Amino acid sequence: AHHDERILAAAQKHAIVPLEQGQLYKYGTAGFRMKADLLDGVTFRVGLLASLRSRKLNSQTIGVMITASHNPAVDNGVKIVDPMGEMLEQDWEHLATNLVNAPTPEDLVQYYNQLATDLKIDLSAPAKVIYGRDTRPSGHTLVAALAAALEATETEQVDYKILTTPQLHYLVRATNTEGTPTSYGEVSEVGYYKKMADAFVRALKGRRINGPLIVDCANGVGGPKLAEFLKHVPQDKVNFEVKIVNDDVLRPEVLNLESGADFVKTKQRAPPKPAPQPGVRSCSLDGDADRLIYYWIDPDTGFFMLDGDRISSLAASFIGDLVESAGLKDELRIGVVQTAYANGASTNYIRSHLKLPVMCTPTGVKHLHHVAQSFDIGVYFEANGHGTVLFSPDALRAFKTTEPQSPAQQDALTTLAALSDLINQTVGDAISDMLLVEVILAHKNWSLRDWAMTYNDLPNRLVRVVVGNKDLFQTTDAERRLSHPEGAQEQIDAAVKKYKDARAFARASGTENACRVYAEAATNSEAIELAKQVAQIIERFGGNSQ
Ligand code: G16
Repeated sequence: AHHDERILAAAQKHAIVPLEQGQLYKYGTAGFRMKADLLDGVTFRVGLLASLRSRKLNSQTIGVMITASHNPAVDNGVKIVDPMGEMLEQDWEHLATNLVNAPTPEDLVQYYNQLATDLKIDLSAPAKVIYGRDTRPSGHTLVAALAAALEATETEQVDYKILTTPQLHYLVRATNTEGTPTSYGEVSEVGYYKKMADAFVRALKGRRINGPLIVDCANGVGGPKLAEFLKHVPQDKVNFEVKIVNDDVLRPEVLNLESGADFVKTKQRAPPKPAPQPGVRSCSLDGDADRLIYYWIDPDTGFFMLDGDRISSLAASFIGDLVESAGLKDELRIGVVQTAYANGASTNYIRSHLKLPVMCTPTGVKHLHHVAQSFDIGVYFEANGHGTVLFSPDALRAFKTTEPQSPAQQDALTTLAALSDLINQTVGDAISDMLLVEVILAHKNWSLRDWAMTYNDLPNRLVRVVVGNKDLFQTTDAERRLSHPEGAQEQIDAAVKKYKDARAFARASGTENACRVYAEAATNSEAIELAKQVAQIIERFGGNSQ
């Protein structure tokens, strides 16, 4: 059929490396993610699938991002972005898995053609794929493998070189909506900066930002991109004083090293370098700039962290108030989406104090995103700082067409419209989320301490447990309970029962070869103890980790 010879020839140059013990490659929570030296053939095959997906979806542009986010520098990963900037539709994940695991180049070509037949894909239709990569050195050769697949399948391609993950998502949506009434913005990296800088100024409306902000960029792509963004912020209109730290992208070995959002969230402390400055508002991005965590060192009480749950409740409360002032309370449904990792105190606060519905989904932004779309305004954040706020077409229309009866109402409507441009609608975006937080704090004239006072987190611990076979661990009830291995959940339940206000769960990671255990309890020492006990249960049930 159509591209057989070309695919065959190229596939031989980008061979798939068989995994140990016959294990299979799997399209997981964040696509394929592993040691970079295993990924050449994988990336080539992902390119084939991306071209099929473009042809299947009427030649719309598909995105491919090469990143391993918060994972070590030697890792890399590859994931597909759907036309509206969303994660690859779930039904296609197993197609990606099958295609990547085709044993030989001949099997690969056969499966590629079979997919085209089964899914009624016209292989002669135009196809377009755009892509970007984070700062990992391995990204360069992986892009070559991707490009080879796109050439072999006669797919139009644009290499956007180094980008944050959310920038690539933006570009995919901007490309597919260009010249339409729902145009998402100019189709360029600069277009992304311009759109956000403009919305930032509009959302602030002359309000003053309270003091400097230190941004730890995990020595990843967020550093140079944030610096670039700041050039587009008009200094005469906005007093945004940012100090970028950990922005060394030239030494790959320091990527995510003792820095970044994942470090801060899991270790519950500030990056040791540069030495933290007591009292100064600080935040950390992760390696591909889609997660965000705020914190400060209190001169009296020490480190205090404001994670995804805090950002979520801050955004929900602010937007909820604006919707009320805009006179749209009865018209627009606001909801919050969390995962099992959400601190129980945050769920309580959103339900009882903000009086908003809270839904719980499994880990992975795609799950939260999907549920958030069922609201007019859907606020979703994972506790790890990955999330955003989605506005439905009805909400956007209401912000633009409601006739204000008072200056206050008008103010609320224009702020809401500005926020809908400021907040990345395609996926969680650390830079965009950071600007959102800065806007809200400026409107409320709040310090991080004021923000922290909204509720008290339950003490909690997150630990990583390496086991022989993480796939033994299967969950139900949005990952809050283990269905397998048999008997494990009963032991966790028994452990939890021993503590006050306690909760714990264990699940297999979708991005690493490990299980994660989360525990919360009334006191810090109890949370630590409970996490340890559950980790031991997981070790016992998890097979030999050697
Ligand atoms: C990815 C996903 C997130 C998820 C995280 C950890 O983030 O996009 O939704 O929370 O992995 O997942 P797991 O606990 O299954 O390993 P990132 O920032 O690593 O791309």
